[in-house]
Amino acid sequence: MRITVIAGGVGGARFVRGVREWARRESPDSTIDVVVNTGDDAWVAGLRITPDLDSIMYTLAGVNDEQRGWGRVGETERVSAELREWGVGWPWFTLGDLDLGAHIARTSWLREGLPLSTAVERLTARWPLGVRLLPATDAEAETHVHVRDPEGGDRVMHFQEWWTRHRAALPAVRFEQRGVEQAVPAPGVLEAIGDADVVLVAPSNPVVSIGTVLAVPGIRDAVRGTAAPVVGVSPIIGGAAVRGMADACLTAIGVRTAADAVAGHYGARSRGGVLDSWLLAEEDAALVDDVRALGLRTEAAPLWMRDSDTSAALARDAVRLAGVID
Ligand code: GDP
Ligand code: FO1
Ligand code: CA
Repeated sequence: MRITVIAGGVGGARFVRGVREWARRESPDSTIDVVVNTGDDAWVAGLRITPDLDSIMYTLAGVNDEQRGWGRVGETERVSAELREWGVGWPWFTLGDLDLGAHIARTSWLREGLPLSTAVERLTARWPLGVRLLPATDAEAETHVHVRDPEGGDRVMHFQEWWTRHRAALPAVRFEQRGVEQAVPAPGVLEAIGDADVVLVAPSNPVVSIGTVLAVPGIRDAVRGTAAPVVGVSPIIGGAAVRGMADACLTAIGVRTAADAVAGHYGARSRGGVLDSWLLAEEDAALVDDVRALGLRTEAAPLWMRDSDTSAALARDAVRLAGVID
């Protein structure tokens, strides 16, 4: 079976790890392509940083810092301390020494004129990840956040500053993907979606992880047009985002932080949206009828990804809801 996942960073990485585990156990001849958000990407200290691609790569390679939720396990920060002394980069954005290895390698390939997708191929070839990572686009289309600053007027800043420096505490009024109009899907993305047997929308941030992928010209239409069933997994459990700033993002675009509201935001393909089905958390089972009323097939399942087993079980529930396994 050809499985294609659309994902962001940490939540996406956990989910993809579950899909890989389920496939290893119950569908070993399956292939898994992951279309990953590149809206978080940034130039820092002259290096190209790609947080969501790296979160998934490090997690699937087993070298991620599970506690911190990003970067490498066993990381040191000697170079980052020096950069702060030189006043280079963002003092509130730590680039670990091991992490810098990847950023320097990626940037050197980009400077040779190679596209991001080639850099991703080369970086991920180092480990047997068992999945293929595809950046949503090779173009730079960085997410910027328009915020209302209590002290001063409105300001615009890179998503990473809003999140890592201000922890999303400045009220976001709008998200903007700089240059996304000129972006095109990276090589392999449209085929991965069009030729899939099942497309899974990871329980990633619906706005700055999934929304930013769907906003790359051509990708939303590819999801709407694929013959594969499209299943989304709720990132909201019991009316709350499990972690991170999804609630702040949803509020900014006028969507309630609720599993049915997010399903409505994505919409049923039969009504102009991108999903056929929506996997709800057991804690939100009361919303099943509301989600069905949106034109979506749905069911409630355990949605907490605590370890390999629970993540694999979640992946199985999603693939089963798609109707491609019984
Ligand atoms: P980021 O790019 O690093 O912010 O990560 P993602 O956008 O891929 O995922 C962030 C989202 O993952 C958050 O909104 C969380 O609600 C969701 N998430 C994290 N862990 C879990 C989990 O165990 N279960 C579910 N259903 N969602 C989760
Ligand atoms: N997140 C932080 O909260 N603080 C940091 O200093 C930080 C540095 C960093 C460096 C490289 C990288 O790939 C990711 C990094 N992150 C950091 C995580 C990053 O903000 C992710 O974009 C979030 O997980 C949301 O996607
Ligand atoms: Ca992200």
